[in-house]
Amino acid sequence: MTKRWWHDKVAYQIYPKSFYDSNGDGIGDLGGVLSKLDYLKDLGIDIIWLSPIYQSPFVDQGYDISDYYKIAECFGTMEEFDTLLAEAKKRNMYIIMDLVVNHCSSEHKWFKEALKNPKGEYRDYFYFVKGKNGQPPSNYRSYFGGSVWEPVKGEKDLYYLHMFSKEQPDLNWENPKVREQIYRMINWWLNKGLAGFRIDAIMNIKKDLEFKSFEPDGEDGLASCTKMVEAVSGIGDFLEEMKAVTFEPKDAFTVGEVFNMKKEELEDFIGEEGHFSTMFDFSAHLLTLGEHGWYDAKPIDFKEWRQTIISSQLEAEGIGFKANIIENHDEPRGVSTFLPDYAQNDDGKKMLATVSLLLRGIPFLFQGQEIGMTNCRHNDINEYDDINTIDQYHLALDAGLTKEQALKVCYTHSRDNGRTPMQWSATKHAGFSTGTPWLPVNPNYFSINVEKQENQPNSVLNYYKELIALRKFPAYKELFVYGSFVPAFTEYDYIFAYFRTLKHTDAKILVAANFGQESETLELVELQPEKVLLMNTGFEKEIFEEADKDGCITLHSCEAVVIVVTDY
Ligand code: TEU
Ligand code: CA
Repeated sequence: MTKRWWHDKVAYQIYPKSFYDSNGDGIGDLGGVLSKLDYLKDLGIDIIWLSPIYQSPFVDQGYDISDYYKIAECFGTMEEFDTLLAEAKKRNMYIIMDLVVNHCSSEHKWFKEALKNPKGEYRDYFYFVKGKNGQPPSNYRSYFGGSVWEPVKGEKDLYYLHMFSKEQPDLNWENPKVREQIYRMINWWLNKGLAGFRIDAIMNIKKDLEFKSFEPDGEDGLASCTKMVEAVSGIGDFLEEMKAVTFEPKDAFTVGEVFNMKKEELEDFIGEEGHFSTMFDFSAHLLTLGEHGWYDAKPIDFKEWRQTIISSQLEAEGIGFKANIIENHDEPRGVSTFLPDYAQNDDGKKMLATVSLLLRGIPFLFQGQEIGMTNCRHNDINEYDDINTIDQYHLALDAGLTKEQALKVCYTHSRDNGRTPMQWSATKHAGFSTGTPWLPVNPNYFSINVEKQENQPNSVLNYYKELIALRKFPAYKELFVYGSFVPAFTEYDYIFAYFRTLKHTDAKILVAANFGQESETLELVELQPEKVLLMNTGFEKEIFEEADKDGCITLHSCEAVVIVVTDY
């Protein structure tokens, strides 16, 4: 595998609105990010992904961009952004931004022009399509509920396409002028010194222009628009063109938000010559999707979860790297989702971190993950902001759930779980802002916050620091980055374990964790324990002595260990 500059990096996603507010207006901003760079450096972060900071009406929290060349006023100025780039560079850190080009905002001048002038060139920047038999062109359901087709006011039987909200019209990638505009914009940012992009909702850019309807899959008589995304082919041409004229010449790092990819296309996407440097591994998160929505999702089953990660890891072996996450701004908190009730504690959080961060691939942390932030409960739907949550809440009510049940569904699945303000300290509003935060802070900030954990040697935060440092430790770095992933002890019901091994060396590292409630004893058959590198409960010495004595290790509930072993 050809080595690339980003292979050994650890990334961190910032959701700027909720990260740190530097001027007391209740909204996190660039000044806030700037003042926390040293915090991130100290944590061991190399690459920072900023969720959208462009000018936007914020219908979908900035994923609806009205000017790709401007910073939203609430986040600060272009000068501050340039300072951020420079300050990151000084610290050997890289900034990447969100690239949201499947759609723009309905407030973007392109769309406003398109509406105003049916004969003008901007009509062709979007999908304006005639209806069929007095109906919209197809029966696709948008990601946020309802039809993807919005009638154009004042024009009979004409619709425009929006895969997300109606305020996010889809850009017409078939139009070479649109692509040119997009590439120009990408290069403008790269020329500033940006290291790359996280590429939003990218699978949606390719449309089947026949817009054939599918068998309805819900009470609303509509069919999920992902059916079209899955059926259509040819997206690779767009992605290759974009790469050739933007990312490649700049050696930029790209991470795709890829859903609904055809399995056999993995190499095209993240192989050495792939469309992207890497793409997120969402396989575990897909397990939390219900057939019709959040309301009919089932809780995580440990064995299924373990098998999903194992399969996903093995599939990438010899092809490329996936970007490993436990959460992001679209997901509930990882600890609330993937840990059973009895593991909802610091040991459990550290255990989840251990098995996740040492997987083969590029780790991406999401803000607050490093202190073990959890989901946030609300007693009224009005306390939520997210457009997706509000849709899913009503979907749940329509399906017959009570108000209490529907709120519980939001508690376990809402995208706002990841968007509550970062918990910096035990002072008012978690030290996030001196004003009123745009979204209420999770009341558990008294016990879960950065300041407290910085002062506690055995905190989740300090454990994350150790874990990241271990991944980068010179003696093991090569193995953690380029070593293979080999699943282990899968015959146990509650053990998640794997080896990382590097060809042509004797080096082998065992990562093992007990997600069960009872202790488990694992036999290190034909393996000599050399050293315990890390353990979440502080019993390194004991476990080494045990392994050295009888070749067994006993892991208590929620215990995780990282051990160097050699073959006999
Ligand atoms: O998400 C793309 C996407 O497909 C989401 O609808 C995802 O399936 C959902 O959030 C899971 O609950 C991206 C962004 O990450 C998201 O925040 C935006 O809302 C969306 O694109 C539109 O830009
Ligand atoms: Ca602010």
